[in-house]
Amino acid sequence: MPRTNFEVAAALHELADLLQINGGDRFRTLAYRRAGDAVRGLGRDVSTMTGAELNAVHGIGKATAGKVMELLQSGTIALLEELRAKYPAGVLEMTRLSGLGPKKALALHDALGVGTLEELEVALKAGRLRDLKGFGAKSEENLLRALATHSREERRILLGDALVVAEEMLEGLRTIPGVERASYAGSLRRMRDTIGDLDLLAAAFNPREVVEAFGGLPNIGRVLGAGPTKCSVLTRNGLQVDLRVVAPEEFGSALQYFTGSKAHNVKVREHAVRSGLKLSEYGLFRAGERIAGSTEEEVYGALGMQTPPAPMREDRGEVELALRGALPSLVSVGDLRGDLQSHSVYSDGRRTIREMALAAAAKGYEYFAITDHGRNLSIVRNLSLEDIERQRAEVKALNEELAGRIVVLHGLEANIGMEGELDYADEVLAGFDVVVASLHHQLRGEREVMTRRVLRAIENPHVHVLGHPTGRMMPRRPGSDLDMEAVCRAALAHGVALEINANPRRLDLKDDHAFLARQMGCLFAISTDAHSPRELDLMRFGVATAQRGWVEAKDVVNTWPLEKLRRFLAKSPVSS
Ligand code: DGT
Ligand code: CA
Ligand code: CA
Ligand code: ZN
Repeated sequence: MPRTNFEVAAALHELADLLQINGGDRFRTLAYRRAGDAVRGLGRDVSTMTGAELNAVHGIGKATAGKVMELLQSGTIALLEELRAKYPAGVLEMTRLSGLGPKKALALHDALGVGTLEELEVALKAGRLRDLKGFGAKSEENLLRALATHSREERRILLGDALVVAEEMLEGLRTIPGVERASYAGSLRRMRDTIGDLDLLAAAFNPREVVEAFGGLPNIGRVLGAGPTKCSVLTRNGLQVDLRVVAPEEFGSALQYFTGSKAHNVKVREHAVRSGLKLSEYGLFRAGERIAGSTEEEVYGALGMQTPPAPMREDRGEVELALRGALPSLVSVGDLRGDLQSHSVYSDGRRTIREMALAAAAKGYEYFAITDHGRNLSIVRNLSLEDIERQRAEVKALNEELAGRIVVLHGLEANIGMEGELDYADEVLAGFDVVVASLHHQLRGEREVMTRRVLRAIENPHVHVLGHPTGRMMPRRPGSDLDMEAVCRAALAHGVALEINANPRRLDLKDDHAFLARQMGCLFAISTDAHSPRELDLMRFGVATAQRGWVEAKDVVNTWPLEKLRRFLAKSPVSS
């Protein structure tokens, strides 16, 4: 059974965590963790690789490669199963709490039956810990304090990771007899950058059987609670999933309800009430009679509104626009004609320019920019002046070879220095087709200092795109503190597009910033920043973030035909 890179990475990370709580040696746990990271960032499908190929990957050693092969061939890892049997799902999550080691977590699990932080909190508040051997009033107090600081926020998982789990679980759900339709809902369907828990919805006439079969799907670690039409489970890697099963005629209204957001739902329900209707997850009713419910379009339609795309449903004015039939038409993946940030072996990418260009052509793009790092980013391989010449010749030859298939643009990701300076002199910058300027170091400066650096870069006449504007890296590195209004104003004035970086760890501009920039009339570039052909597929996350900011295709420069894009890159007036 083929496994995705994310699944393999999750198994290796789980193994590392379990080994660690089992008292395993630090180097061994570190090796599994690094191997997990390496698999996740791999430029190709791990399930097609041989042991020797795996072993050759930076970050994967002989022992870890063996475990991956074991997983790919047998469907699991014996050592992982052994540790899972020893530490039930949930114990691992509890050990993430400071002050709760594996032994104590296990003791609490066995004595009180608690397996999640929520259950632990309930037990603590009920005073059930106090009389337990090895615990006491002091540990009760410490754990309560630890719980309070370990907020829900910290436990949110990245959109990219949640989507992989959700799609896999939907696949499982759809194989269950009786399931007619299934979808994910909640923050994932709205494509928020992080997800608290996963909400799944199924339509079936036999909810009880569906709930039961769902609890038996392979990825499920523990059932937290179940009723005749719903259940909550924890996946093997600790993500909570809520499933509801509804009758097919309720599917649309339930999907509408569980997609949220809560604020959007409140607005829509108020409108229903004003129209003399009642809207709930069970349907739209007039005087007790169902008038809509099987699809979302039917529900919104019966309310006299357009159906807002899920990423817009945050009560930012979309309900009012939908009522007037005036929703913007948001950019979609199919609108994109090219990718404007990517890396090759000339810097920290994994493939040649040719391999990247062929992959971009295979996606149906008209153009594609290779933008390796400039020389001031010293932590990775970067472009010397000779490299730039060699690269230019390579791109020229490639364009001859690939004529009619794709146009390769010779680009640069210039590093923004402490004074806003870029890597090379003006005449060197001028030689590139496209220059993306990005912050990479010293991101923690004062707002005024950071904003000044960025404004200087935007003012540079050779810059076309501001790359991942704040430099954030989820989950741990927050972005720079920037005066985003000033940045947008400058970008607008100097004809610079703001990047929405599609990598799920970045999503930068983030949704709120994209929304602001769009209101101010800025231009955007949605780019994957791919370091391998596979990462070109990350585009959907950038598009989703753009949609959350209400961005339309006409405002995204890489939806434009090449001729129009070239006028933009030449900084000549672009008519629409
Ligand atoms: P999350 O899980 O924190 O990332 O965010 P959501 O939006 O997925 O929130 P969640 O899982 O608590 O609930 C899923 C959806 O169900 C939510 O977006 C709207 C709906 N919902 C949940 N509770 C309520 C409620 O009390 N009132 C209303 N109107 N809707 C609710
Ligand atoms: Ca949720
Ligand atoms: Ca939920
Ligand atoms: Zn960068």
